[in-house]
Amino acid sequence: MFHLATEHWLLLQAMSCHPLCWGGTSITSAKIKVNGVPLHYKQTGQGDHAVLLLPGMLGSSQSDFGPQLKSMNKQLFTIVAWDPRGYGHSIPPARDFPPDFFERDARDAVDLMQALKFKKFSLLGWSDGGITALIAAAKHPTLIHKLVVWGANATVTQEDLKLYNAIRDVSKWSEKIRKQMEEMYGHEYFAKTCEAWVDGISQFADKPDGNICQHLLPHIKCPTFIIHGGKDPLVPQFHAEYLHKHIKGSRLFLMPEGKHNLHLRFAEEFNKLAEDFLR
Ligand code: TYC
Repeated sequence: MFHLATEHWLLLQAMSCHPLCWGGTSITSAKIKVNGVPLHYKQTGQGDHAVLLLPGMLGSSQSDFGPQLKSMNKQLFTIVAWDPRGYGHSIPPARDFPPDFFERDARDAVDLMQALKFKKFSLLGWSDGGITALIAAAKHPTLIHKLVVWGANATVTQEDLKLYNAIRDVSKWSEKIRKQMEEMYGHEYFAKTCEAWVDGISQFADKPDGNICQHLLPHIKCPTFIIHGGKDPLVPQFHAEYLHKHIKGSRLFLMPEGKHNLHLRFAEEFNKLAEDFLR
């Protein structure tokens, strides 16, 4: 069990079953104020290697990283999964998407890990969380040990714009995901935030080359592992290939049967890939 300093606001010791169910270590939930916002995170493991898991759009530690919090090696890693401001249990504030929202998330993520007293840490970022992780690694080369991203993109193309608009209306989402989101957020917040996200990410299409963080990729100095699902219907594969080409020394792995949620659908394979790369 990690020690909670006084500034930590412990919400609950999230032990839904006996600690042994979690491989001998519990998953705790807490909030800590970072950049004026009480950020919620889950934490587990007692390894020397600290890792931050970064969820995707509208995602949270709870919705996006169950199998990683449960099954990643807790002797090797100390695992933190965060809810970015406006997502999950980091509400208020309500989520908004100013032009620098990815930079803001990157700053919050790094400042959270520093507030938790981790000197150096690795980043595992999915989709929007992958974009955030790329920016954080580029801007803080001395703090980031290793980087794993999947379902991520450094640009927004015309093809992406079409895909974004196809999910703007949440009634078109799969029943299962919609239900999960509505349980977390309620229908109105979910629907409104999804629309705001589409508008927010679409802003990048107006920039030269649809740039989100292309210009930062050459600044990434840490070992970087890019994973992509061969059947990802949301993020076209050329995005992963672009990242691989522009991040020096990076490794690219294609999971042929993987879709966008490959770390959930193929959790065991994903966890092993990530752990082998990190260790
Ligand atoms: N980037 C989103 C995420 O963070 C996923 C997404 C990608 C949604 C492309 C729609 O057209 C889309 N999970």
